[in-house]
Formats: sequence, structure tokens, C-alpha cells
Amino acid sequence: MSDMNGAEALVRMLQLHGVKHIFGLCGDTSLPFYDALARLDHGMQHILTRDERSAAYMADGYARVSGRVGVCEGPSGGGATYLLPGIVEANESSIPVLGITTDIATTSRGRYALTELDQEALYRPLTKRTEVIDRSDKLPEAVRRAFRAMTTGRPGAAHLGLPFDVQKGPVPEASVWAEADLGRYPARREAPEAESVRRAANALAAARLPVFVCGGGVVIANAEKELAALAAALGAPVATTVSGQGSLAEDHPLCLGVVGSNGGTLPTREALAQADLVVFVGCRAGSVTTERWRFPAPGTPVIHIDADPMVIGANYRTDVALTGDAKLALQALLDEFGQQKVSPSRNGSEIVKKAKDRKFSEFRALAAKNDVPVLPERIVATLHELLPRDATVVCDPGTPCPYFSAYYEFLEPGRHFISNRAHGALGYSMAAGVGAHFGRPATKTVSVMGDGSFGFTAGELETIVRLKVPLMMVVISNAVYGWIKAGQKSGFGERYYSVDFSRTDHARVAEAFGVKSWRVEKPEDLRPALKAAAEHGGPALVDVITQPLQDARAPVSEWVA
Ligand SMILES: Cc1ncc(C[n+]2csc(CCOP(=O)(O)OP(=O)(O)O)c2C)c(N)n1
Repeated sequence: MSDMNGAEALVRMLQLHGVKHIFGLCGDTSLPFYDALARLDHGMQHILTRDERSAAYMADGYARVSGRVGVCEGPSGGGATYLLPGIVEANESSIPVLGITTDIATTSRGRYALTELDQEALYRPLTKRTEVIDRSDKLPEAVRRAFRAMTTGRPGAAHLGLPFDVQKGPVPEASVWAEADLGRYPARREAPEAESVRRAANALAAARLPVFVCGGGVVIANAEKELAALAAALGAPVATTVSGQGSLAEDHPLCLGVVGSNGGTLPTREALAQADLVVFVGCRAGSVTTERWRFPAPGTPVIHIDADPMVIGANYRTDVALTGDAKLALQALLDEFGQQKVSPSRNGSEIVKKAKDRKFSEFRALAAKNDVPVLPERIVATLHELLPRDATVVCDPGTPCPYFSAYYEFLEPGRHFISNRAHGALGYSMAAGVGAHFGRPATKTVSVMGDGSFGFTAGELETIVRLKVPLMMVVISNAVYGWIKAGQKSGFGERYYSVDFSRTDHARVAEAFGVKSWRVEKPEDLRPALKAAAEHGGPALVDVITQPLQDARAPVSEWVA
């Protein structure tokens, strides 16, 4: 049997795992890999980015909407360090992203070769698996290990390093094989133990008001239908975390919406507080969701379903632990109830209705105001009116995340909201929106960013124009790192320090890149501009001069989460 070289084998291994898109940026050590991509017929599109950070965020956005592994790549040294933010965000958000970095030749190690660094040490704490492949004949099995690590159990990121000489070394053709199923997630789902399912079902049947709190795990496991059926059978309200949006359609009578310090409101907090049993599903019960572990109150009985056994019991004393895939666990609970009709006599939907009426009446009053600068509430309400119901909205931290989490109602279950909630690094939404577009090109994708985030990511406007990505971008322009200024206002006696910056004309910047752009200063101009941008077939950006976050009635209960 004939050999191929390492770079060719990598291309084939990606292809065999069903990869269709690779986001990345070229470099010296990547030349053999790029040459293999150029020469072979593989059906994959390489999306050349202007920053490896963006490449990783694109792979993340792509993976979130497509259910497939997102792949990004960059060269040794600076490429490897710039890829990191997106890899760690994906890993902590349980999203399978493969970061491929090329590396100096194994024979140059320890000799002060340009760009040398210990890539495995760099990636070890940030991934489920990292491996710098030292021998070309070991490459196929290393790729298989990376895919297994990414898509089984709790999904997450992996890293593969490819030294220059390994890319050129021989790989026996017979060793190049893959299980295509491992290119999707979650793969090889595991079901919880029957005894735990029985105990959970008994607790649910006996509870006065069970309330679900769903994290990202429900959408990741594609368990929306099972959740809706179980919630309806129990008459139990469903709250979500920021990442859990889409677990249940938001116009469902049992959907309470987002709870927690970022996007939660007093009415939703009070509804959650009525629970005498909380069911966390695919949720880490972290600081933001629980408002620093205060809501639900410690001592509330808890059932916890999670694919990662380490999550369960980390923050709340747990009465029943269901370790396993959310879809299988919820289905097992439904089966356990079987035909014995659990009477949905609970008043879950009444509690939800009361909470939402209160929350949205305050919101609607603000959204209707004609204040200058434009209020964030008006931007959310207008976008909700204009965008198709299956649009994907990608939000950066700052004003966008809490406002869209609290007030934008996603009417379709599934992944229609994306935000980088693990680390919340600024400058995520533009690139993740590009990735989401490639992952689901038939739906409209909208990225909403603060001007702080715009500054991190503006270079990618070139990529968007070059590839004619029909991404709609909205910039919340307030000339301040508003979230931090709000923290100085609420917790540090309004001693404002080093948080204000000057106003950029984002529309003109975008226009210079070739993006069709609008600038909005007055509330009456908002709707026409957003409508025109939403209907524009190509890249579009609307720059909205907006009320600064520290002056707004933001749905945020803690500025230091
Ligand atoms: C990379 C990075 N650095 C710093 C922070 C801390 N941080 C959180 S929110 C925020 C301000 C965001 O400003 P902007 O994007 O302008 O949005 P605004 O809050 O004004 O709406 C900062 C600096 C961060 N999240 N990410």
C-alpha cells in the first residue's frame, strides 16, 4: 500500500470526519498543510480570516448552529497563542472545536527556532485533549482521539499540533480511516441509571411546583422536544440560563425565560423562588445563573441532570443526580411516568404569565420612549419586530447580552441565540456570526456588539466583504466600556476611572471596508435603518448612538459576576 504525507493525511482525516469548513490564517509552518489543501480534491472550504482569534470564534459559531465539529487553524507561535481565546471559550461552553496549529520541525526543538513554544503545555488546561504529533505515522490515530474527545461525554475543544517535518513525513494509507459519526455531537450518548430515574420521577410527581433551570446542555443535546413534553406533563415552568435560551420556545406558556444576574429580572427571580424542587438540566449552576448561588436558595431540593458528573453537586446539595445525556435523561423520565397521567394541576403557566406580564410591561414602556440617545430597549424591540422568527442572534458582552437575554423572545426552540458566556471576551459576535452563517446559511444571522467589541474585531469586516457574508451587524455605540462604568457607578461610589473612549463613526469605518452601513442618532430613524439592513442581501451594519449602559435600566443584578 502506498503512503501519503502527514499534511495530506490530515486533510483526508478531516474529510472523513465530515468536515466541510476550515477557518484559519496562513503561516510559514503551515505551508505543507496549505499545499495539501490546494492539491487534493476534498470538498472543504477554507475561510481565510484576518486574525486567528476570529477563526476560532467562527469555528465556535459554526459548531453551535450546525451540530458538527468546528475546525480552525493557525501557525506556530503567534498563531497558536491567538487561537487560544476561541478554543477555551468553546471548551468551557461544551462546544467541540478543533484547533489545529502547525509547529516548528521536531528536529529544530530546543535550538531557539523562531516561534518555538510548548504548544501542549499551552493548550493542556484549555482543552479536553491536546497532542503535538511527533511522528507522521501516528497522525491518523491522534486525529481520531481528538474527535472522540470532542464529541463524546461532555463535548469540548481539542488541539492538535503538527510539526513541519511531521506534515512531510509518511503515513500508511491503510491507517487513514475514521468514524464519521464522531464529526457530530453529542456522539455516543449515555443514559442515566434506572434507579436514579425512578427516584427523580417520584420527586417530580410529589413536588408542589417543580421548576426546570436549563443550561446550554438541552440545546446541545437537542432535547427540546423531550423537555417540552416533560414540562407540559408536569405543568412545570422552564427557566433558562443565558446559554440555555432555545430550550423551549419563548412563547410557550411554561417558558419563564432567562434567570440570573445577566438577563434575569425581579419578576423572573420571584417566580423561580416559588419552586419547591429545582431541576437543573445541562447547567453548571454557576455564579451568573444563580446570582452568586442565592437563587434558587440553598437548601431547595434539587434534581440535577448533566453529562459531566463533576458538575452535579458542585454548587447545590443534590437530592437526585442523573448523569447522562439530557435528551436520554428527559426521555427516561417521560418513559418512567409512562401512561400514568401525571396531572398538570400545578399552576406553572399562571406563575409564568404573571412574571412575564410584569417584566414586559416595564420593557414595553421603555421601548416606546423617544429618548435621545436611543434606548437599548427600543433596539431589542425593533429587531424583534423585524427579524424572521428563526433568525440567529449573536451577542457580545456589555449591553447586548443582558438586553437580548431578558427581552428578545426566541420563538423557535433550538440554537437561535449565541453568546460567549464562558469567558465573555469582547469581540466575539462578529466572527461567531460569520461562523453561524456558514453553519446555517439559509437563516438570517445578526451580530450585536458594543463599540468596545467592534474595536476588537473590525479587521474581520474585510473577510465578511471578501466572502460576501450576508451578516447583519448592529453596533451599540456609547463611547464607553459601559459594563465596567456601571460597576464603578454601583459599587465604587461613581469614581469613574479609565473607562471612557472617544466615539468612532462605525458606519464610516464599515463603509470603507465595503459594508453597506447606516448611522442612527434619532429613535425615529432606527426602524427604517434596521429594516433596510435586514433586507439588504449582503454585509450590512447599523451604528446606533445608544444610551450608555451605566445610565440604562439594564436587566443586570450584579456587575461583578
Ligand atoms: C477581552 C475582554 N477584556 C475585558 C473585558 C471586561 N469587560 C466586560 S464588559 C466590558 C465593557 C464592554 O464595553 P462595550 O463593548 O463598549 O459595551 P458596553 O458595555 O458599553 O455596552 C469590559 C471591558 C472583557 N469582557 N473581555
